[in-house]
Formats: sequence, C-alpha cells, structure tokens
Amino acid sequence: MNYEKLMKRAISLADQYKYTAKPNPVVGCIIIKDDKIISEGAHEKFGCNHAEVNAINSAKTKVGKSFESFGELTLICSLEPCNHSGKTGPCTEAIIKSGIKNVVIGALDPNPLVSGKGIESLKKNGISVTINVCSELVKEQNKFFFFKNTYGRPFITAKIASSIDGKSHIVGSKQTWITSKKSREDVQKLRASKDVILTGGNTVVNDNPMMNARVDFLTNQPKKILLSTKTNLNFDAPFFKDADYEIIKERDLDKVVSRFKNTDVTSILVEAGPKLINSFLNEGYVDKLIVYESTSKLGPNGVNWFKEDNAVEKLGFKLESSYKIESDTKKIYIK
Ligand code: AOF
Ligand code: ZN
Repeated sequence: MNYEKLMKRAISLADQYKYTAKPNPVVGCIIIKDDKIISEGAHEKFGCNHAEVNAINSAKTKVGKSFESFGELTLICSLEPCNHSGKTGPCTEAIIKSGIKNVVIGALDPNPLVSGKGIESLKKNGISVTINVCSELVKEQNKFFFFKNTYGRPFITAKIASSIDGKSHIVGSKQTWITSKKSREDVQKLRASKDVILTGGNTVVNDNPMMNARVDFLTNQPKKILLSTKTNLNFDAPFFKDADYEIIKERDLDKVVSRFKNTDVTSILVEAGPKLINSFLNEGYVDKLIVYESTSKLGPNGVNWFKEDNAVEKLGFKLESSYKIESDTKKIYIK
C-alpha cells in the first residue's frame, strides 16, 4: 500500500498544534483498516498524551463497530513511537498492548533517548514496521527539534528593527519605535514560535519591554532569559511581571548556549541591542537573522547596528527572502 497520502494527512494533523506542543515536536497519527480511516490523534499539548495514544484511545471506542480486532489495523505516525517514560508513558507499550501488528513511521526520533529503540521494541514484539515515509517533511516540520538533537544546541534566530540607514536607536534615548505596528505584530508571532526569548540588560532598562508573545491564538509562552550582570534592575518592570524568567550573569556565550544542551529548549529568539546581537553574530551563534527595515532615517544621531557595510553578508549570511509589511521590509537571512 502507498502510505504517502495518509502520512501527509498525519503531518497536517500534527501541524495544528505547533504552538501548544512546543518545545516537544508535533506528531500526528492515523489508524486505518485497509484504506479506511478508523481514528486520528495528535500530540496536542506539551506534557499531555502523545499522538499514538490519542489515536489508539479513539479507535478503542470503535471496536465492534468499524472493525473487530486491533490486529486488522495499521498505525501510521509521523515520528517514531517513543519507548521511554517522559511526562507520559511509552507509546510502544500502548501499541503493543493494543494488538496492532503493522506500524508505518515518518521519521526516526532524533532524541537519543528514543532513536531506533522505539522501532526495535515494536519489531521484538512481532510488529511489522515501515520507516521513512515522507521523512523529509517531518524533519522540516520539526526543524528546531531535529536541529537541537543534531547539533546539541537550540536553533538561534536574531531579530532586529533597523532604519533605512542601518540604525538601531537614537543615541542616549529610551525606546525608539522604528517599524510599523504591523511589523511589531509580526514579531509577536515570531516570539510565539520560539521556546525562549533572550535579551540583554540594556534592552530591558531602556525599552522597558514585556517580551512575551501577545497573539490571538493559544500558545505556550516562551521563557524569558535575561543576560545581564546589572545589579540595578527594577523587578517591578513589565519584563519580570508574572513571567517565567531567568537571569544569567554570564558573559561567555559558549557557556550561555551550552546551558541549553540538556534542556527541552530547541529554539531561541535573541531580541537585543547592537552589542549583544553583534556578539551572537560574531561568535557564530545566529542561524537566522530577521531584519525589519523601515523607510525612515535616524541620521547622524542614530546608533549603527553594524560597524561596517555589508556586515551580515561578510558573516556568511545570504538573503533567503524578503517581503513588505506595509512600508517596512522584512528581510530573512540564513547561512
Ligand atoms: C511519540 N509520540 O506524539 C510525541 C513524541 O515528555 P514526553 O513523555 O511528552 O516525551 C517527549 C519526547 O517524546 C520528545 O522529546 C520526543 O522524543 C517524543 N515525542 N513521541 O511517540 C508523540 N510527541
Ligand atoms: Zn510517545
């Protein structure tokens, strides 16, 4: 049987939950009898049931109606079923117990706790396993999760707002609004898509930001991380209000980034001033740079984002795409 079409359906099912499953990967699962769909499930929320368990539970309500026994069914899931106990029990166990004898998998789970072991456990229990059906789509869909498990650190995006003459703000000023309201709304979505927002002390003191994701859909709020050795922080500031935050008093970025190795965090958005952004860029810790560029000029009193012309290109970035948001231009650079 050609499982690609059903795998693509499992992948779209999973996609709906990218803001609530994070930092976990999104996973979708479909159970079929011959070419008929019996049930579907997805990993909807971090810490809650995995996709396979939701699909199996839903199929259980249909025994004796749509099918007679689980041995007749095939389970199609976008990611290799886990065989470890994390916040939930092993999916392999749920599959084996159900009596399903045929499993089709999109991509192997890159999590070293799981990778290959889920398949092994299914096979040991007499289940036939097909792998790598649309695996590239699954990897693309869970890009940050695969990146983290491949490189041992989160995927890092840096975001800046720049005037047309390449400036960040007016020297000595507090907050300077450079881009339009629509661009700032776009930033809220960008924040929602990440596990962590990382900023510096000057940004928190000068801009007084909340640094949360103010979006009109359900999302797991990113954790806020402040890199600062400042001792005069105002903890009544919006940044600290009712928020999950951490202050890291560390200047060495190698050490900062390696702190995430054994955590759930798969993606970081750095929103900071020129000093911290340039440190991340120069140390090779930016995988994607997003520039929101306005048409206004800040002129000679403006502070430059970069010391030299074409600094971004000189660091090896290429413009991946750009488009207009009202009069601003959003430019996305990757390496
Ligand atoms: C699956 N099906 O739907 C998902 C999987 O803490 P836990 O128990 O939620 O486990 C999280 C890990 O399980 C996650 O890092 C990844 O390796 C795997 N995700 N596995 O069988 C699912 N979401
Ligand atoms: Zn699982």
